[in-house]
Amino acid sequence: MSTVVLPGSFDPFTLGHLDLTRRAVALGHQVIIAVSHNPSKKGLLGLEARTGAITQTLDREQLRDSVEVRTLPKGLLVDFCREVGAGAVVRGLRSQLDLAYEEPMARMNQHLASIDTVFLLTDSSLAHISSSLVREVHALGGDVSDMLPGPSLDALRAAPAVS
Ligand code: COD
Repeated sequence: MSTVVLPGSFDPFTLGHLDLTRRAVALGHQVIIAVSHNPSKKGLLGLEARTGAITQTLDREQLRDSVEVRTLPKGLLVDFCREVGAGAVVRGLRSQLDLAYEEPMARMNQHLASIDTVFLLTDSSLAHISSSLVREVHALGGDVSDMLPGPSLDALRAAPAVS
């Protein structure tokens, strides 16, 4: 069994992220979900709220044997991969837009440390779900309860409203 890192902001962790996690586990991997501050993204939930919601979700889904949640330290993702003994990064692809965003990062990680990226095509029924759209729909009063695991929904509802 090989260890892989599934990095992201997970702001919030959605059913799409959960599906990606399950599928990485189904491929036989030990998965480390690495939760980052992503300074280039305007976030909503704090790091603790995000990691807490993911941990509770994994508990409920009985995935804790195969999946660990860690905070991604500031610095290079490849350094974290080396530190935890992971040979690859897992990312999801919802569309060609995702590929355009992911390709340079994957090539850079391969260049820096020979760390490959495994891309999994997302389930088409979940491909429209993104954390940023979930935040926007929620902020505008829409119902996002069928896009999130329960603990993420609780965290979102507990977050201060964004004006
Ligand atoms: N279904 C399935 N998968 C999905 C869905 C969905 N509906 N929505 C999102 N995903 C996938 C995404 O494609 C992604 O693969 C993963 O879930 C996480 O998504 P996000 O949006 O939370 O992740 P990002 O893009 O915010 O993550 C950013 C990183 C943490 C990867 C990035 O900041 C990073 O690599 N930081 C380290 C710095 C570094 O090393 N930089 C230099 C080298 S590139």
